[in-house]
Amino acid sequence: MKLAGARIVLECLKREGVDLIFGLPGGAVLPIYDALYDFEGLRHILVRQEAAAGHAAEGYSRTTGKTGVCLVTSGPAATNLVTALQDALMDSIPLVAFTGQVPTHLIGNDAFQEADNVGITRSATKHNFLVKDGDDLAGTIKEAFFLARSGRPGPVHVDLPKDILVKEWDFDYPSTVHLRSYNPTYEGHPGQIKKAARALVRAKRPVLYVGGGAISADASPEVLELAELTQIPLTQTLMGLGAFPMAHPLSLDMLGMHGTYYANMAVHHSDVLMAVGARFDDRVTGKVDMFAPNAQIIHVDIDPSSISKNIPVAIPIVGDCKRVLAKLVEAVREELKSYPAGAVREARRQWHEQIAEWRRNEPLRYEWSDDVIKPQYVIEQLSDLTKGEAYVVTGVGQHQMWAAQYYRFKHPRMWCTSGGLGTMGYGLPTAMGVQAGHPGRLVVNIDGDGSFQMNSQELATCHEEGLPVKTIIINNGGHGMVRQWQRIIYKERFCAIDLGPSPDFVKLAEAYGCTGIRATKPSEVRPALEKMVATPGPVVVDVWVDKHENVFPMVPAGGANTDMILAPPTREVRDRAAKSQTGF
Ligand SMILES: Cc1ncc(C[n+]2csc(CCOP(=O)(O)OP(=O)(O)O)c2C)c(N)n1
Repeated sequence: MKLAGARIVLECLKREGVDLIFGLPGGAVLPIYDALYDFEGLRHILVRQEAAAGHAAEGYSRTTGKTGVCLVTSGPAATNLVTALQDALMDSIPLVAFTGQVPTHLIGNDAFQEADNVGITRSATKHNFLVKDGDDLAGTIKEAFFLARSGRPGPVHVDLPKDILVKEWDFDYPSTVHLRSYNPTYEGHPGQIKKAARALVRAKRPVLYVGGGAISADASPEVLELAELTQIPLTQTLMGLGAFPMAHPLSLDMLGMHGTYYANMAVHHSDVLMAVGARFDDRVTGKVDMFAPNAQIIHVDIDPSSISKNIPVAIPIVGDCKRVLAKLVEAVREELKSYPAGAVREARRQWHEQIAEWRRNEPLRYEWSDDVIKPQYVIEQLSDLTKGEAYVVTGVGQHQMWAAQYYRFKHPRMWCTSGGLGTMGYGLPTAMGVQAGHPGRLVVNIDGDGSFQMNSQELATCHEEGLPVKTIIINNGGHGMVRQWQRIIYKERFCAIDLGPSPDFVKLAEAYGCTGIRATKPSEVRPALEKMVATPGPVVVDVWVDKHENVFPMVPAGGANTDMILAPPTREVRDRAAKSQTGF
């Protein structure tokens, strides 16, 4: 069958099961938009800036488990998209991103809206393609989807010159992909799994450290089974939040730079530490030679290049987290046969008591105020109101860390945050993508006043496309996280952090046809959040919070996790925080 290249692109999407794409048109991709005009079964969401198309595809992908797709034109549109591609690369989110390119005969000619797209996205993608021959078009798209979601997932970029889209080509969608040098390992080595099982059962102070890879692999049920079977306490990375229910007695909450005291202490004193789909990021390890100094380390990961990259690993297991953990649970059951019933729980008693003491002595805490809104209180109230059942997305900064600390996550794939790249402006467009994938569900974007302003134009998309995203701006009048670093590390030499009182976020929301709500006193927080949930359509809640608040604990960059700076303790706050630790 002969079809125009533009039509072939859409037919390929259909065969990949894609029913939603995010994009913004322009000259080089107009043939695709023309084909889209009467193409059935594919919804296109028109964003206001191309990075938003990429982030929306990320949110859609992370929460649905499908591959996100975006489509933008050449030159400036492609360069606008790069941040989202790098973001998806660092957080292992499967995307296929299409960009337009000038016609093949003009490539390298400084043509209008030409950029070296594949040169620019090479290091920001898992793989990229420039389609120079229309006969390769369908096969390339097939490979792009295969690469995006297989092995360690990631973004794949396909650059489409305009003449390839206009001319007609034979269309035959391949059913399989063979790439000689690309063969991800899914099954873990049985001998290594056995070794790991033995080490976990025999350990005296074991800890499980679970990251975003466990979520990508849908391994939460296996993680829970392993933790309960072995009675091993479990901590989650920023990207791993939701992989394990935080209300579970074995949960140590998040570890790392702004992790809990008890998670960091447990990891530091562990004798066996098993990482599952986590990559020993510098925000987790702190000073590497002081990280878990006495632990035998087991690492389960689909990506062999992550093993022993930062921390030497004693028992590496390369494979899909879900499959490896299922086998590991079997191996642990086998190992436990030689122990009397209840022996594991008994053997862990001392370790659990030690952790409980750390938790009692240093819970997450903040000083309450009757006059000024504490940002942590806003997140606690949201968590309580939504019972951990909302999709939560964030910007980057202090508010992101408070969301990670104080929202009590219950389920996987309900939390989106820019973990690896730390991209301000990620919140609103990502939430838009989540909402598009989950009509009728509550999607909350917890944003900073700085981060929100990097992509606030997407309120227009939310309004026009019927995406009722609820945004809560933790408004501290500036770049709070930078202020915190300048306060603690740069001796209060505050520079370039104040954003002033403008804009009026309530009026801004209204200008876009959305609802704006403001809270300036603690007593107004809960009613504002309740109104937000009850109001149809997109809503922005502007919450004026204490600008002097810091995120604690904090491991200063380059320090060891045992060098945590802790929140100032008070008895009253200690009691209150202990209550919040026990769930709702
Ligand atoms: C695109 C981008 N530019 C700069 C930074 C550096 N940065 C990290 S946090 C931060 C301040 C964030 O301010 P805001 O969004 O208001 O959040 P807050 O820390 O106040 O909660 C900045 C500038 C970044 N992460 N991303």
